[in-house]
Amino acid sequence: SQQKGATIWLTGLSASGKSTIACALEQHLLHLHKYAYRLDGDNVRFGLNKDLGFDEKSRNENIRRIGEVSRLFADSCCLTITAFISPYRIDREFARQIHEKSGLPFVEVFVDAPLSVVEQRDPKGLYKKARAGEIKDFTGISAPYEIPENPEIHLNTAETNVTESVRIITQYLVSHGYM
Ligand code: GGZ
Repeated sequence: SQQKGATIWLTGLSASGKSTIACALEQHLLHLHKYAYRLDGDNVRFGLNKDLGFDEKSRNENIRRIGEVSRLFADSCCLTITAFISPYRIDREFARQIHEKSGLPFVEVFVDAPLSVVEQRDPKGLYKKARAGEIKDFTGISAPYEIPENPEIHLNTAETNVTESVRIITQYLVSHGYM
């Protein structure tokens, strides 16, 4: 098709719903016969970035590489969906800048849920471990999450279900001529 590329950058706490929304969005776009691909911890942190941990410098480098890779995918006309906590504003801004320099749209999506909610969800028991001091530098507990100041889209996942979230993002992409 004559599709242009773009990066849809999901950011938010662990268990906020980033991966769930990213999967559903990717499926939805593929069903619409769009070229879409999802980058997340499963295909990046165990491969390209398996040398990186969760201290601040490692997260900076994790996000720097993901920003560069997503830019390459977007440049290949892919609707690229990234699902990483990406807690530091400066790292997200770097990713945005390299897209904009290449003339590629960057859509920052704040996947927002209060800490009390994600801690209650705790699907992998990581918050419990972090509270007990068994995991250090855990985002929201013992490491920062800098909330987006001007995201293109702000989803409150305590109130908005996955289907609705996918609809909101798709509507944004359509109305801006990105698909
Ligand atoms: C945050 C951690 C940590 C620490 C392991 N802090 O919910 P999950 O399990 O499946 O997703 C989280 C994932 C975060 O990796 P990212 O690459 O998205 O992080 S960042 O963008 O900040 O570089 C969580 C798990 O890894 N995990 N240790 N200390 N999340």
